[in-house]
Amino acid sequence: MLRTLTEKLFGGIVTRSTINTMAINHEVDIPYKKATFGMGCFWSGDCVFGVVPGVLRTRVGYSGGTKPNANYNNIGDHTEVIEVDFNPDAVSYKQLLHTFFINHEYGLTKKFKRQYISLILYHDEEQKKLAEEQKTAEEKKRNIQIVTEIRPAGIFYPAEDYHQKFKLQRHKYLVNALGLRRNLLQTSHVAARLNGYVVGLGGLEQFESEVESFGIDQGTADYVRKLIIENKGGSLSC
Ligand code: MHO
Repeated sequence: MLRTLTEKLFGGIVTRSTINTMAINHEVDIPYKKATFGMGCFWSGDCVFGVVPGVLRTRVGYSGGTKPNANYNNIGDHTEVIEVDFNPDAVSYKQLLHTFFINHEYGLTKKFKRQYISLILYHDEEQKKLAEEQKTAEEKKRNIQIVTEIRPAGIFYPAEDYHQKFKLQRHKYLVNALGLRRNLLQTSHVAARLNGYVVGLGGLEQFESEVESFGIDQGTADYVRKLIIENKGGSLSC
């Protein structure tokens, strides 16, 4: 009797849906650098950075302050931030800064409570220099005063699972299709990208250019395509 490819590979004990989940490109092994930004509620910033080409992974958390073991209910003097792992050969820190400065829902020109301030936490002296330069350039270009704080990155407390890929997690269909278990919420490449696409960011053209690399099935891709179209130009509010 002829066996299917699936059976041949896995002795018939692995179902097709398991195969699909296994093929999903959660992990990318590409050299990366980190960038950390606070720009209001971190749910939206997670989406914004997740779809920037060259961004490999994102996670949200609390940083910038001194309170030990911060969490959502005890954030202390920390700020909600997005930590971005990016491939510096595919996207420059300068481009990430541009994304940061043009995507504030609030807080760019007016001080907010510390939880939501505009904040750049730099990881090296080069990032510090670029951040300061770009802040000044944006102020000049837009004739506004920007209140973004630029400080060295320190300890980062990852936020609760519920906050990671928040917009993506609203779609149980996708959570199941991706096999998005707890350990993947902060590390999955595909989850970071889809978290942006589901709110209409990135656009269809960009999605088509990389969907094959995600390892998702046709139904899952169609589900995301529909959301990209429906949510195009929608507001990024949390
Ligand atoms: N407007 C949201 C903010 C959540 S956020 C992660 C809420 O009130 O739940 O700070």
